[in-house]
Amino acid sequence: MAKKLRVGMIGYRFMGKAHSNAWRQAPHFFPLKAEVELHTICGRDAAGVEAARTQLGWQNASTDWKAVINSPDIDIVDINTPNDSHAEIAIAAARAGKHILCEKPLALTVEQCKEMLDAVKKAKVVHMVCHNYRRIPAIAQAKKMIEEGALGQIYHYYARYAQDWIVDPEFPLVWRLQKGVSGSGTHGDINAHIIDIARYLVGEFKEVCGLMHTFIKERPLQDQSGKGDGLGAKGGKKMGKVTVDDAAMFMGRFTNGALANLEATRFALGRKNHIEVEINGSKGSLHFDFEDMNRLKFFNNEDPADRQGFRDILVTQGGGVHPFVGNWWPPGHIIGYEHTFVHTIADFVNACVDGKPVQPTFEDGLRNERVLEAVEESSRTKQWVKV
Ligand code: SOE
Repeated sequence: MAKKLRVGMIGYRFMGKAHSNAWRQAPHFFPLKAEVELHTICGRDAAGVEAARTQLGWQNASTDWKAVINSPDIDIVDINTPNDSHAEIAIAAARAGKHILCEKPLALTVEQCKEMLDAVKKAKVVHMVCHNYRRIPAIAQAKKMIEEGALGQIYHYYARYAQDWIVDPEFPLVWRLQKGVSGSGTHGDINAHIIDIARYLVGEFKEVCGLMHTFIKERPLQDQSGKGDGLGAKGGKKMGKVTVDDAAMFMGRFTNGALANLEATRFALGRKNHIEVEINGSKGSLHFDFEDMNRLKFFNNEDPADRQGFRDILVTQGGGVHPFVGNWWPPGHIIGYEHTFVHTIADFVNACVDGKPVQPTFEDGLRNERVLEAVEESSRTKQWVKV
């Protein structure tokens, strides 16, 4: 294997950790077409980034993202920073000729997404948005079954992404709760994921009708000493305004006639990272629950009437039977959250070597953002909005 791809990763907290693990694991488990070097990890806080470098196993640490993306020693830029910096970093990285992997949501607005897409197209670099849940074997298996016609004509897509980490009103105003930094709340953070799964499995959205709500309007400003990964911070005494949604729901229509019903919330006590998807078609249904992510439930209306019911597919069969899992363990030896990032990065590396597009591209990121903005407009105007 002649080629070596050297990675510069910007941002090192929760997603930086997930990506670092994936960069490290991918070459051990997947047939990559290039060697991968964890070259430089970059962040604003010198002590924090140095600690991350040691813990996560990078060769160099930097506090200067511009130097990293312009360095001739870097081939790939992996963006894991808060959402307000995605556009600036990605556009600069494209101009520097680097392949780009960017965390979701792609940017704060449709306008920014368009500029990012223009930049990567002009530079002819490979670009991908990290919607890792697409590469859960059970979700990829669902895609295969839908394409093979196992569900027939699709009638319904239902998805719920529910968390509970900000139910406490004392939870501070972290960056994910500030519109200027995050773009939106649950909407861009987690609805974006189930919109991506919808577009992957069912198709494009045609129109939407949304409802977004903020339950807690003010929160303590973040105590800087309690800086964490943003999901477990401490509050100080001063209060600040919450400028994003705590919950965002919408119904919609796909261009192929199927109906959509999506809900994202951070106010579902007991739900830590609950993702549920159900798709109903003319011939059958599929059901997925992330907390049981190695399984896919399938109801086949063509089964004999006396034994119909949701069948439980354990999606762990190698030898090309089920997607991705053959590269891990023997059948029945289940995998988890972190593996979804390994699958994403393995596909991304091979696309970089081949110079071919790999989905979800920045074009997908733009389409996703169009859905997000249409829902926001609908919630504001109390009207249906075309995507
Ligand atoms: C926080 O809500 C978060 O870390 C998201 O940003 C991720 O995309 C999601 O997968 C898990 O939760």
